Amino acid sequence: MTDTIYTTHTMRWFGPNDPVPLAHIRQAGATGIVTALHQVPNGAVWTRELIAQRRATIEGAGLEWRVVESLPVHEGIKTRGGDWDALIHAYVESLENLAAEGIRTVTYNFMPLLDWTRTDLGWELPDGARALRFELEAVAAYDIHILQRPDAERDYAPEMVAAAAARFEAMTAGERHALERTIIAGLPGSEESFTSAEFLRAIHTYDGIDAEQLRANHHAFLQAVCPVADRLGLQLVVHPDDPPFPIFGLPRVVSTEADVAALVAAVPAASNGLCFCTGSFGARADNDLPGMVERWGERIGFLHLRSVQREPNGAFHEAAHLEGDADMPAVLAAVHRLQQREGRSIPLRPDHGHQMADDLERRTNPGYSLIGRLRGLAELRGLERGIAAGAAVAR
Ligand code: DNO
Repeated sequence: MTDTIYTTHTMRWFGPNDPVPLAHIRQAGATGIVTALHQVPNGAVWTRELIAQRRATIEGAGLEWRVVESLPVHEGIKTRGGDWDALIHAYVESLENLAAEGIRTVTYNFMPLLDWTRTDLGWELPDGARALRFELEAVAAYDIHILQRPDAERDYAPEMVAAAAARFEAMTAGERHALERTIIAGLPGSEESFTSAEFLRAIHTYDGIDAEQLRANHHAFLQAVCPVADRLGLQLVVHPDDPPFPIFGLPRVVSTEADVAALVAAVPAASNGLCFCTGSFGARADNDLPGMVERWGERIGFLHLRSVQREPNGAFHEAAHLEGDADMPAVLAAVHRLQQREGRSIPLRPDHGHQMADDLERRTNPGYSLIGRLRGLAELRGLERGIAAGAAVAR
């Protein structure tokens, strides 16, 4: 009988400025690190020297740099602007340098302008821990009344427009400012950050780019870089949209299982992979998470596991990893079968976590405090072991 293959347990680390030290990540039970050269401007080449330095830091702490998250895709690639060729060239050079330093998995996203978006970074749960939350009503209040995007109200249902107006009226100046910062100042790992005036201008760079055009631009990007990634033995894993629907009138094209199917059909290259994020996909009730692992497993090169609790009116908050709407046992059972079938270990990270216990008193990156993620990783590891043991008994 062959040995059980488990996922490779990793945690995200934001580099030397991260308040969470590598040693603590190791003590949490991770063997792998997920990180990026956040100091390199978006669009510039990641040099082999800088990659080697970062790798040495990680290995010096007894860990392995397992996944890059993210090698960001510049807006000029997403909009297919005039600098497209030069940006693709730079991206390819970074991929070559990463491969030369032993990296095999590179995460990216294709969301216009904003990466992940939340409206509350410290929403208090009944137990006193703090969670990240998204409310469409708060987005609408910002969009219509603070950003004042032309015709914004057309993108919301009439009841939502009315609720957003009432909400905006009831907010203090300080609350309005805080909401604005939360939405557009850039969450950890997002490579863009805006003021409202800049954001409005940036939105206009997407004039004429609908979902179909964005999809075509995504395919063009992959058609240009996948042949190189294939040759280097690298996998590019796309992170789904978070939230998985259009916001601010900007299209989003990696939100559903049908989007995944279309992407794979358009670019069948082996390097065209998926970062399976149960939190992002799970914000939509029509995404069947365990079924997606069954059907698209061979494309999955990286797992972000977390669970959202969906609320009425397009809102959701991040529940504990084994609570909320995601059927985590079914997801991990599908992952277990996939790994045994394909004979490979997939890197997994506990995505986000509550700010809890001693971390409530600390400066933390929203979603990326240590203790909440440590709890998440411990629960996921335990569940995975239990599933493997149950499968062994059943054999
Ligand atoms: C949020 C993260 C995302 C992710 C990027 C990948 O916590 O999952 O910011 O890193 O979308 O490019």
